[in-house]
Amino acid sequence: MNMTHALLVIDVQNDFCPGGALAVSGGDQIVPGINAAMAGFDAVILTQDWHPAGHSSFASVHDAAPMSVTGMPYGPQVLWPDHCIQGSDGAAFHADLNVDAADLIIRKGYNPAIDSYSAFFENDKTTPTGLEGYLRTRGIDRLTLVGLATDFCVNYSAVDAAKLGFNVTVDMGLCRAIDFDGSLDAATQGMKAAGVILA
Ligand code: VGL
Ligand code: ZN
Repeated sequence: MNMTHALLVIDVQNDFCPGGALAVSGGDQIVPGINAAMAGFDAVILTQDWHPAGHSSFASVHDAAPMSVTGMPYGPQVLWPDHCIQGSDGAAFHADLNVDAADLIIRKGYNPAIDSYSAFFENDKTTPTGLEGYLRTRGIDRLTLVGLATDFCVNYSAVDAAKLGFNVTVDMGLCRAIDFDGSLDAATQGMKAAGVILA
């Protein structure tokens, strides 16, 4: 069985690293390990959270507290601090990430009305990003996920990939979590239940 195996690097961007607008504790620590891992894969794909100013997932737009939850037409949505605004330094990849090694950079979260944690579908769970088609047309059937944050974008991407039939591993040592309100435990359980291998 000869599988084509891609490394999917989720949202290793300045705003998710210490000093950023939605800093994930230790988010920068995983960069050297991710760079080192890249050579072992048939393809390297990066995702980039890429919101317009005034995005509907921003607490500031709703006059709400960051990390509160609101009801959107597509379901409950955590409201975040303004982050990863298109073209900003916060939206840029961490300066040490080996971006040159990427075959594809896929952006998500550009739809003002719908957030997109997953690299495959927006949070309405139906609007595709196009990543599935890219992977299938390249014959990629196996994915290893790393990056930020374990409990949100890595989790949603891994579960969607497993549901789509890809063979999915999350390298937990090369991820860091936001971990609020039990989100990391819930994500870990959800990924296992979806058949994702946690390594
Ligand atoms: C993310 C919250 C909002 C992530 C992105 O990359 O996990 N989390 N936008
Ligand atoms: Zn975001």
